[in-house]
Amino acid sequence: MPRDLSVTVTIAAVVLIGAAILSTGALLAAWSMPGWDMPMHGGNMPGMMMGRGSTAAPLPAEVSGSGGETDSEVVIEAGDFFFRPAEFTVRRGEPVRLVLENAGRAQHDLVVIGLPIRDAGGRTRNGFSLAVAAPGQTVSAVITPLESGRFEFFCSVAGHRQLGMVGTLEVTD
Ligand SMILES: [Cu+2]
Repeated sequence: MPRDLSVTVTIAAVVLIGAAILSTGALLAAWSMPGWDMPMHGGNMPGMMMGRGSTAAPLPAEVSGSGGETDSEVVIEAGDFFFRPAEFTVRRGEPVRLVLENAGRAQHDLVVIGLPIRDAGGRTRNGFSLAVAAPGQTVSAVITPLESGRFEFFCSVAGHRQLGMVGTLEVTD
């Protein structure tokens, strides 16, 4: 009899421990999920572009670098996973060509939110993004910044911002 009892107690303990492990696992899974960053856009999730697209609508892609007349040019290299330079300065009210050279093995873009600009077509926008550049590709666009200050730029390909693809665009008067 005591032996049967001890077997029963042992089985009950194993079941209880198993249930505790399972519920802890479920709790951890539920807890970690909201922390995942949603990609802003990217080739695999085109639908996501509309979420914040109104403030950072992509400029017309100029892959060759032609079109849009200006002498002023800033070349930014995008690598895995950095921008070089990570900080650059442009002048308010002056058109500047932003050139993004993708020297990495992943695709990259460049997004600025909250900076009012005029694009090459004369349209005013609040923020902008350069087209996603494939590895080895160079994209560019002409913008005229309309407000001075310091603005963050980043790569909006999923996860790249968190990996360090952020920088500062300074607009001076
Ligand atoms: Cu990137």
